Amino acid sequence: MSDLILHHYWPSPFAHKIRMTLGMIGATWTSVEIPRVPPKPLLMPLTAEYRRTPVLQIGADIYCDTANIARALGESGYADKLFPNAQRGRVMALASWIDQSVVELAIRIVITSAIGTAPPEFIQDRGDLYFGPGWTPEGMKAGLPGARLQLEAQMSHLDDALAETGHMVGNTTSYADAGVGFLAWFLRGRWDGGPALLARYANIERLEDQLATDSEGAYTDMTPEAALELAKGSTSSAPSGISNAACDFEVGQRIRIRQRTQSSDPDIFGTLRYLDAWRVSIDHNSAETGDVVVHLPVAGYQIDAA
Ligand SMILES: N[C@@H](CCC(=O)N[C@@H](CS)C(=O)NCC(=O)O)C(=O)O
Repeated sequence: MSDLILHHYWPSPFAHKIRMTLGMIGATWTSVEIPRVPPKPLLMPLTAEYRRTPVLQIGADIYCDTANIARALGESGYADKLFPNAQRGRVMALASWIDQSVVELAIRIVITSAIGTAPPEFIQDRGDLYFGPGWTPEGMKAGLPGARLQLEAQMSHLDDALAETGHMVGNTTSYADAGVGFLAWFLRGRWDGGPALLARYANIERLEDQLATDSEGAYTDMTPEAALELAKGSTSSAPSGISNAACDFEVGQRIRIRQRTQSSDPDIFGTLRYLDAWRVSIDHNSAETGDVVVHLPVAGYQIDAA
């Protein structure tokens, strides 16, 4: 069994980014399958109510959000493969731009196109999560052509960026390439307009083919119950302290963490343990897990005193 335990479901695109990344860096991993929609009673005790997918568990350390998972994998000895040639800043900036400005549009298009065919409770859940309060199926459908225009503008930037070396950063594979790979995987597999759209971007398709050969790497399965037990039997050695001059928070105070954009995600509460420029970590305890440390990225999340 690998120490890297990924809580995910197979159709999840963000989880696919991490699975692809694990394949790319040659890491073996442990797979725990979670439900596609709440309730997630065997995940959320670990995460202090963070509900999104994927989540990486290493013992009693719980890493939420793919940006933070990439950092955790870097800290686990894979930094040279994720961020080759010391280009971590450029890789992370591009990966974040892809998630927020390109994948966001792809999600909009895929979900809107699935209205009427996907289960209504799934559409409702994802609409509330991604489209903000007051969204309607009619409004989403009316906005579809405009969303396509925006997506294609961003896809052409991506394709141009890949023209010179075939990679997003430098001339070798990095975590930023997995960002392109999962975008293509999602558009191709989940939207009937995806294959024709991708066929217009030869550089994106070339990278997609190359990454598909790496696939998701080697994994073994674990039950969610066993993952909870493992957390309970483990002790985190995550650091404690504040090294972020932009706030006057103190270790030990209670904080609330919520998504930067309006969404139906539950708020996350915990006792502040660690904060640096990128990461916020909270101490959390539940009957199912004992003491764990939940780590989130700072970018994309609003952190307030509770
Ligand atoms: N910023 C997050 C986004 C994750 C995300 O939105 N994941 C989707 C699945 S691909 C999700 O959580 N959907 C709702 C769910 O799984 O409950 C990340 O990078 O991990």
